[in-house]
Amino acid sequence: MRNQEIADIFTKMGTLLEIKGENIFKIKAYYKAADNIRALAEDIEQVKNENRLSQIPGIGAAIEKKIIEWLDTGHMSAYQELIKEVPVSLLKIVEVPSVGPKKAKLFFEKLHVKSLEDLKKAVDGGKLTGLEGIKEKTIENIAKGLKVVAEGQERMNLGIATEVAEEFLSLLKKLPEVKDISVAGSLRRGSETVRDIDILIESANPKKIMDYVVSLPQVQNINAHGETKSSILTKDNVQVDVRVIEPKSFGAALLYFTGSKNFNVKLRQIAMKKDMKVNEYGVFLVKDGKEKCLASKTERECFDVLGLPNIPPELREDIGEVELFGEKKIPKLIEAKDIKGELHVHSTWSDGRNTIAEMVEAAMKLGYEYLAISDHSERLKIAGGLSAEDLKKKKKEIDMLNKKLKNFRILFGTEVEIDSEGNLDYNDRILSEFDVVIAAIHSGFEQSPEQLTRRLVRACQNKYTHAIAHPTAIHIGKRQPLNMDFKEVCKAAVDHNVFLEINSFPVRLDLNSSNVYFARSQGVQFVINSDSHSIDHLDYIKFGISIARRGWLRSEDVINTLSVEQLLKKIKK
Ligand code: DGT
Ligand code: CA
Repeated sequence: MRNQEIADIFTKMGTLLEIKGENIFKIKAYYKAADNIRALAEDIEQVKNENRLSQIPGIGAAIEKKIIEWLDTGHMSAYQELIKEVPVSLLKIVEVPSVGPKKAKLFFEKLHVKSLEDLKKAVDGGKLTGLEGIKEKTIENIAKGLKVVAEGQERMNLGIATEVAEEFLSLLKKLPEVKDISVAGSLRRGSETVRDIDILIESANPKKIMDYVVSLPQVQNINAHGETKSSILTKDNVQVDVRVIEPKSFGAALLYFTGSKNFNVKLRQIAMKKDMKVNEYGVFLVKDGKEKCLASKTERECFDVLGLPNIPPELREDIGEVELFGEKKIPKLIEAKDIKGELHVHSTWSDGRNTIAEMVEAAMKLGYEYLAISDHSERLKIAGGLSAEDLKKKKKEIDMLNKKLKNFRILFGTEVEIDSEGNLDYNDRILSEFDVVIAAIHSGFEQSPEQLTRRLVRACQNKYTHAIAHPTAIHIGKRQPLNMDFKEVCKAAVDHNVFLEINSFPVRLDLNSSNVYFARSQGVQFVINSDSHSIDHLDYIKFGISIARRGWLRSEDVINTLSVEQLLKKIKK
């Protein structure tokens, strides 16, 4: 389907027109068209062929013509004209946190800033100082924003990495030469961000596999094409390294290439103390200058001979040393099957793409027992926040659906805004109606650490708050985590029986694994949510589970492993 590419081009045009300073209605028309095309369930080419484009909401005659031109000829003259006036590279500048279209226009017109490099040079050279409306604080924020963007370019989020890896795995699995296949590296460890994708293949016939990898249509560039290792860059600029391993040492290679590097260092130290040696080919006993292989075929055998438990990949970082290598035991970590429901998903009542009924049907397919539909609150207009009147209707709909459902319960939830002072967006009377209240920050990120901490602490103190959504407000590649006193927030959460969310949405992954590990040490309890805005997002929960495991959580640390009755009892204030 070409829906996505057309939606993307209209989004770009909207932004370019904003930079140009066009009429707001024209700009909005492009954004609206883009949104509606993105939400379209059918193939836009088919819609065009059946002459139904004008039936899509927000598609008027002018936009319809552009869609037809794009589908028929592969280009759009209006877009070509526009990028002659406004360089398309400015889109990258708009995305820098604290910049936006107005400042991009200003920097372009006054300083000829056309690229991220230009902007960095301008910031470093003090060129922004003295420009109209640009304060010192803004420049500081832009400098920070540039850093976040640079990190985002170097590392992709776990969601994108998983998607790319799954595509390669499914292609490679089809080859008869492939005996076993696994991802390794940071992706296998479930890390929030991943630099490149490491794939290991067990096979006695590497040549066929190597030739196949470099010939795939996804390849933009071949970095290396060796006998047992190839490295390619995909058309989306993702580096994928594929290694073929002899069957006898697949386990040892998997252990080695899963890392982390620090974990491998630790393993080598442990081996040395036992007169052993560990490398990508196996674990060896070293005696009188001779080496004898003790294990290599599976990871488990390698751990066994080193006297270690089968350490899950998510724990192979440099934390929890006493449990991993000492006398203490590794806890039984939470697993996907432990999750019984979710407390934070959206529906068409706010900015979700699916109705409550559709969300519920999808959740039931996953074997869930409950789902809290937690739409945005009134203040968040941009995301369709609900008024008191909407809430009444929504509640009615939920009650009606619940009457029809067996063995499933829809909970009446809200993702309520925390204002700049830490107050919640609804009054107590409204708040008392909800089954689940999740409080969240979506604005005012630039406040001082004291203000931000106070805001979150006050939100925890509110007697109606059950959980804090995405507590640090990070947006991977776009926004740094809130600069606040996390320990204070943990304390408030524990004191007021408030649960901290692990938000599984790939650009968030918030709390991250270090936050979770720390919060757990402070006695915090958690909820893992997908923050789904459509049925396709429910599956994101797997990323939140990876984060929870990396934070050493057991199922009893996470409230949505409870049955609905236990859960409601537990969150009751
Ligand atoms: P990334 O790619 O930055 O997200 O993180 P990793 O952990 O995937 O790092 P990568 O791709 O450089 O290497 C994959 C694993 O291979 C790494 O976690 C450990 C192992 N490894 C690679 N090079 C070395 C090395 O020079 N020394 C040691 N001890 N291990 C290495
Ligand atoms: Ca890697």
